[in-house]
This record gives sequence, structure tokens and C-alpha cells, in this order.
Amino acid sequence: MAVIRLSGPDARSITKKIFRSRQPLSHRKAVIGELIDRNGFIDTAISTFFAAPDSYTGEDLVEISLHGNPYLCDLVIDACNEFGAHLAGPGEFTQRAFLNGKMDLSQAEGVADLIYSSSRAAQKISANLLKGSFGREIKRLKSQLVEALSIIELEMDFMDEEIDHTPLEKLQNKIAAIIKKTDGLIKSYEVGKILREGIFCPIIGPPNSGKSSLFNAFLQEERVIVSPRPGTTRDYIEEVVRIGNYQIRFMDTAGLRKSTDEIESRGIQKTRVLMLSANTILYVIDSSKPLKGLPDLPSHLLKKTLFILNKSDLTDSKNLRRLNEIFGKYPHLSCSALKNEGVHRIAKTIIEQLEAKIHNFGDTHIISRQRHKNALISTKKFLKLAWRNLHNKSAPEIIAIDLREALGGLDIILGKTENEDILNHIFSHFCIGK
Ligand SMILES: Nc1nc2c(ncn2[C@@H]2O[C@H](COP(=O)(O)OP(=O)(O)OP(=O)(O)O)[C@@H](O)[C@H]2O)c(=O)[nH]1
Ligand SMILES: [Mg+2]
Repeated sequence: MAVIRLSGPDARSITKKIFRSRQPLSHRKAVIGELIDRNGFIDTAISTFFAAPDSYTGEDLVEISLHGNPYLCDLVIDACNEFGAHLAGPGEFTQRAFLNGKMDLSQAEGVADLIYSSSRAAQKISANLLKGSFGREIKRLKSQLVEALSIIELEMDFMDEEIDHTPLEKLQNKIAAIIKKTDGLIKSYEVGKILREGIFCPIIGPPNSGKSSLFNAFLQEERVIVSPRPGTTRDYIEEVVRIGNYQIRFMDTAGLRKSTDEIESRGIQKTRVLMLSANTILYVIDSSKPLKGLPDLPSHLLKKTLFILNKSDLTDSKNLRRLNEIFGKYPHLSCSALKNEGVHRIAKTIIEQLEAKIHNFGDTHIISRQRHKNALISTKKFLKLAWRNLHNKSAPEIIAIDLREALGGLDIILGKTENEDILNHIFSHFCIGK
């Protein structure tokens, strides 16, 4: 089936021209009838009318269900356009819903995220946006801020009078508490981004260690070429695997070595860049070969590296002892990509590491959009200023300005102060018709 959706004050009158039914269109009633254009009958269809303001967009809205044939849909859309309708832009229905106050901007973003979510974790985080629980959290922070602001404004009004000036310390504590909440949200972005986009795991290591074999084993198919010749993989290739509630974005890369081959060198260069943005680096080592020592990795990369001691089917006990000496202190797992042994354990470990991080956040909200993070960073900056100015006993007028700026950041999340360019940017990432 296909659904054609019309929104706006003329939605009903246009529908009446292209849809004939015995029963009239009435609010929330599905009505059966015939779609027609100037050449006559197109299809049998069911139309449901939603009267403003009780519709998705807050405007009069009609949903026409017909057979899911793109050609039939084109005929109906052409007929609608003839009577004054126009095609919706990406996200235009949701944009109208936002502009008509049916949802705040974070909820509108939740609609887009939910549509594109492809794991349970991503679905859950976007559902929190869509259903407004994140928006409510921001509104709670806002009302705490407004309370602080009203205390300061009261101070301004009665500065010279003999009233009980609320102890500054109390206000400072109030602001410190809001800073703490804001900071928790900002920190959650690291995990939120992973939940939304998947855990990014490039597979790196020396040539011929079995990176491509491991990549294929994760995918359970022969996705990339494997060969005994070092330097087989020159560019990188990404595939997403869904495991349980999460997505892992595995990436097969060119081996790390000095190369005189121009294409391979570029591949190696790219690998270095990928390592920076990785969530977990899988560093594959051929454990059947004698090893000198720990691979030379800077500490910020070492921190997120899981060493994979591959080719366990070829390792002898002497090798194993040596490997234990080298990797004992660092996260490591052994496997045989060739025999598909220990591969699942690797994926499980990657997910356990993420779950430990999620657990740290307890019941704090997890944010997953850069826009929200930036707005919260701005709020935190001004809250800290306010706190310091209170501490320094600055004039209440100055503190009031800081607090208003901090409020501004929260309003950006809810879409109260967004300019048109930013709105257009957000909605342009929706699919057409949503
Ligand atoms: N015995 C054994 N051989 C393996 C294992 N994993 C990979 N190999 C073999 O090692 C060779 C290299 O494997 P690749 O997966 O191409 O290695 P790579 O790290 O991608 O190599 P480059 O792309 O050239 O850097 C192939 O002949 C594989 O069959 C394993 O677990 N055990
Ligand atoms: Mg390879």
C-alpha cells in the first residue's frame, strides 16, 4: 500500500476533487471511495481526514491509502497538484508540526532519528527524543535556571532595601547543581553518538596478520580479498554488523608498514586517520610469528586498543608465553580468523566495553546529537561565569546577563530561538514525506 498525505487549509477541498465517496470526510474517520482524475477512475482508496489542530502537523490533514504502485501514486499526486497542492520538501510535515507547536525541535529531531535508526539502542535513544522525555529534562533545567534568575532579579529590584537577601551561597549551590546536570549531559554525547551511529572499530595491524580474514569472519562472508601476499588490502572498506542491541561498524584497512607503493601508502595514511576517530581499535597480530615487543602506539590510541592475537591455530606454547609477557597488562584476546574460533568473543567484548560505559551514566539522559552538545556547552560556559561572578560578588545585573545567556542555550535545543537557516538545515536531513 502507499499513503499520500496532504496538509494545509485546502487539504480537504483538494481531496474532495480527486476522491469520490458516499460518506463525507469527517475527523479521524476512514472513508472508502474512488480516486479520479480528469481521465476518470484511478484506484479504490481509503481516505482519513484529521481536522486541525488534532493532526500530526496541527493543520487540516488527509491521508489517502491506495495500492502501492508508484505510477498510480504519480497520477494521484499530479491530480492534487492540479488543484493547488505542491510536493512536500524533506521533513516538511514535521517542520510544520514544529512550527505549529505540536512538538519541540528535539522531538522533531527524534522523528528523523527514529526513521533512520537501525539498532535497538539507536531506536531507544531516538524514541526518548521523539516522546519528549529529553525535551522535558531540558525544560526542568530551564525552570531551575529561571528560578535562579528570578532570585537575582529580585536582588536587583530591592538592592538598597532592608529585606532578607537570599544568601548568595544558596544561589551558588543552585547554579552548581545545574552545571553538574549540564555537564553530565555533555559527557553522555560520547556514548550517545556510538549508540546512534554504531561502534566504530577499524581493524589495523601489520601486513598479513589476518585483518581481512577477521573482517570476513565478523561478516560471516567473503567480503574482502584475503591472500598470503602482504599488502593485499590497499584502501579501507566498512561494513555494519548488528549484534544484539548494537551496531558495530567494522572497517578493514591497509596494514601499517613503510611502503614504496603509492596506492598502499595512501591507504596506510588513511588508516592512521581512522585510528583517531575509532571507538575501539582492533590491532591484529600474527601470533604464530616471533614478536619483538608491544606495537608502538601513542597512549591516546593504546587506551582504546584491543589486541587480537590471531592465527591461534598456528601458535606454539613458546610463542604463547612470550605473548603473555608482552600483552599481559593490556586488553587482548586470541582467535583464529581462519577457523572462526574466538571471533564472536571479540564482538562480545567490544559490546561489553560499551555497556560498561552506558552503565556509568546511570539514569542520566544520553544525548546523541552534536547540536544538543554544542548548545549545552554554551549553557555550561555561561553558568560557570555566573557562578564565578557570584563568588566575586559582582553586580547582580552582570549575573543576570550570564544566566539569560545560559537559558539561551537550552532554548536552542527546544527550538525557541533558532533561525531559519538552522531549521532548514535540520529538516533537510529528513526524508521526503515525513
Ligand atoms: N592459519 C591461519 N591463517 C590465517 C589466519 N588468519 C589469516 N590467515 C592467513 O593469513 C594470510 C593473510 O591474511 P589476510 O586476511 O589477507 O591478512 P591482512 O592482514 O588483511 O593482510 P594485508 O591486507 O596484506 O595487510 C592469508 O593467507 C590468510 O589465509 C588464521 O587465523 N590462521
Ligand atoms: Mg587485508
